[in-house]
Amino acid sequence: MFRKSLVAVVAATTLALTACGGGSGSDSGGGGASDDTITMGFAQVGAESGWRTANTKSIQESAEEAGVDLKFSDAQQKQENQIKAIRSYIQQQVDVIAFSPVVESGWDTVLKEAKDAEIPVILTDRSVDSTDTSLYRTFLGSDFVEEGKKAGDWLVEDSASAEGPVNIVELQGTTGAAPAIDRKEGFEAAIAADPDLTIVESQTGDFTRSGGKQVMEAFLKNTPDIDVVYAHNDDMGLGAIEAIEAAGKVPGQDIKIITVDAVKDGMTALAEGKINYIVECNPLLGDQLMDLAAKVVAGEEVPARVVTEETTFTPEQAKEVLASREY
Ligand code: GYE
Repeated sequence: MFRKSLVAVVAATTLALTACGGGSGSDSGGGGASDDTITMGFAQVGAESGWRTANTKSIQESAEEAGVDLKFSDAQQKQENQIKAIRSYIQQQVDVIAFSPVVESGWDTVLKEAKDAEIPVILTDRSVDSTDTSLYRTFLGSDFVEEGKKAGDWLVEDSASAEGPVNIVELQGTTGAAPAIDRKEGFEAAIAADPDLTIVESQTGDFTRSGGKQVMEAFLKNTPDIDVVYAHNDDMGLGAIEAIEAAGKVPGQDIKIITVDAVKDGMTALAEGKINYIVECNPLLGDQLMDLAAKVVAGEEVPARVVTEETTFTPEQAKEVLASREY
């Protein structure tokens, strides 16, 4: 904020100096914005899923409500695009940068650039694997390992009375993404409780419906006895349903399906019995993000980690909440 008011004073004093202040940076103080307006640069992953659409909407609406000047970019699931967006936010001298890293690794250089420019960074939704935690101020999002565990625990219980092996195929999220790594880890840890439960195939469907469908088609061709699909998100599970139906099988009955997210389309399929169980992952992070941003910009302390609260849904529970589901 101090920096911004400085830019405004410089702008009012001499044109030449404003130019030195760094071209696009001058717009953060422009447009009649008052000194205490926070400018946030947000580098989103993409628009790969229903979850992401709800998350983007939440961030945009909360920014508007909080009076935050939001600069938003969509990286189309490519890390290089996110890095470019972050660099442009640094150049524009925004007050705070928030982003949901598409993959976990490879962020140290650009995060150091932000730190050197004294622009605080907030991680939302997905985390990074940097060992230097001074590169960001806080991480707001779900516990993905816990989500995977909940999915696995349900299956262990559901299979308790089943005789013989249970063949599971896994549709992984984007390779290298925190939710893909962690949801796999949590699920594997939980199903280790029952030696009859085996993951027979596991591949990425990139968190998209088309990816889930394509990978499931290949699984159905290669593997004769699939009992369970574990999909790292609803969209891939919905794609798998299309592939299962096209193969003449009944999703939810011939092949059980477990997914993560609980977006409206997923919950509808759950209520119809095509999906058997969904672990919730809450995309409505906007309000919490704007609160954290205000604190960070004001120089206040924030917790290093803010975990989102989440539940799970059976078909009966989905039927009860479907009508009031926001996303
Ligand atoms: O589960 C998936 C989305 O990072 C938690 O990304 C998010 C995941 C979400 O594409 O649907």
